[in-house]
Amino acid sequence: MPSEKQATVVISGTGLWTPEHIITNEELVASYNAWTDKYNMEHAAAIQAGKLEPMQKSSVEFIVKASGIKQRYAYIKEGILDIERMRPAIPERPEDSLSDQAEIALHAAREAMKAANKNAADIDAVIVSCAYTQRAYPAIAIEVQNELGIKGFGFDMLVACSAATFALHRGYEMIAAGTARCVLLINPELTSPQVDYCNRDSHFIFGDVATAAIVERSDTCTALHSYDILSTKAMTQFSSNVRSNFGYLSRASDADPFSADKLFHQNGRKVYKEVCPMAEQHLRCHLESQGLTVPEIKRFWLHQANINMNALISNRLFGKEAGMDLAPIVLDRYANTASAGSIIAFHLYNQDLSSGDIGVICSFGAGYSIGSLIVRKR
Ligand code: CO8
Repeated sequence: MPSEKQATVVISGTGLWTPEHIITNEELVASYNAWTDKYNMEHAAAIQAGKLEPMQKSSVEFIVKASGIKQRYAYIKEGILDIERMRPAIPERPEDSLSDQAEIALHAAREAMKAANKNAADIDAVIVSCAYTQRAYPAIAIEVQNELGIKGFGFDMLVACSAATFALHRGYEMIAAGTARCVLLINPELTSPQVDYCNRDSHFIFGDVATAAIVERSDTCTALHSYDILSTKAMTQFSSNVRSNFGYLSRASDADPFSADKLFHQNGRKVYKEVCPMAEQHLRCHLESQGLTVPEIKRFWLHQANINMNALISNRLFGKEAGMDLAPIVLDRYANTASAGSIIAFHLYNQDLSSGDIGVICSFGAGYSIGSLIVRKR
């Protein structure tokens, strides 16, 4: 690649699709508590006989204090707050219709393409990367590729909380290797169907969203705001502390495909204790490997699972609480959006940086998985 030697790999555009429906903590807690009353009444005899534990009430104060979440967005709100249902009512679409996830992916993809001044002919690959895809095949990415009229190839990948950063890594490598000129990466995080709205430990945690990014060579980039990717780093360490057992084997094992263990569940306290030091260490090692120190970083776009996790990581890294300028928070509005959180933060809070400013995008969570990118404003 003679003249290509000078070229770097850049993030040249991002997109964000936010659902129109909001569920506040107040609404969610009112519905959950009404459901517990109903449950406890229906199971009064067993509870009285000591055979069942009564369901405890949830509280808005607990949710805000323990997580920092004040509201979440829902793709379809209908059904979630209905105590006879406690899950979204998303009608099945015919096979010749656009799928739900492809639809929300397209909203974010089109915005990212516009920001990067790219059309379908410029793009060689589409990666859809998120915590769940609504079907195994055909890939959602190929459906999106078809809708947009992109040639080349597409594929889906799942890495839970780190799906977005790990996909950016793959895009970076494709461009660096010359196997693609421009890659569209999309994170349609449709989390609400996997939330156990009957579990007070986790009913408040997640929200729906879709994010997208364009990665290309610097010598094709015409975007107003773009970032050189200076370095990427990933690590995984197996843990069952965040888990969903939903999957195609339920049919063969005769297990209930919708029992509580088939939905998102976690040991939140353990995750908090184990992942925070791992994330801090990962970030320090990544910066050190590039000869950088924490004070040289203008902004950290961190994973958005829990405000106390981000505060702890910030305190350990900076020796103080980070304000919105150093490590912006979006989880108060968006809740935990699985892999999309750090990309929402990047999308909303990157344009004010100056040329030469260095920032870090970092995800951490289920797997366990941690993914980071060191980027520099062009
Ligand atoms: N209201 C009132 N009380 C409650 C509630 C509630 N809603 N929930 C729990 N409590 C009670 C508990 O029962 C407990 O009572 P007791 O002391 O009597 O046992 C007490 O409050 C304290 O509970 P915890 O110790 O659990 O509270 P924490 O302060 O630890 O907060 C959190 C709980 C918020 C879950 C916190 O531990 C946390 O956020 N941990 C980190 C979690 C994390 O980052 N997980 C990774 C998420 S996975 C991900 O990001 C992507 C996964 C894939 C996507 C999935 C899509 C569906």
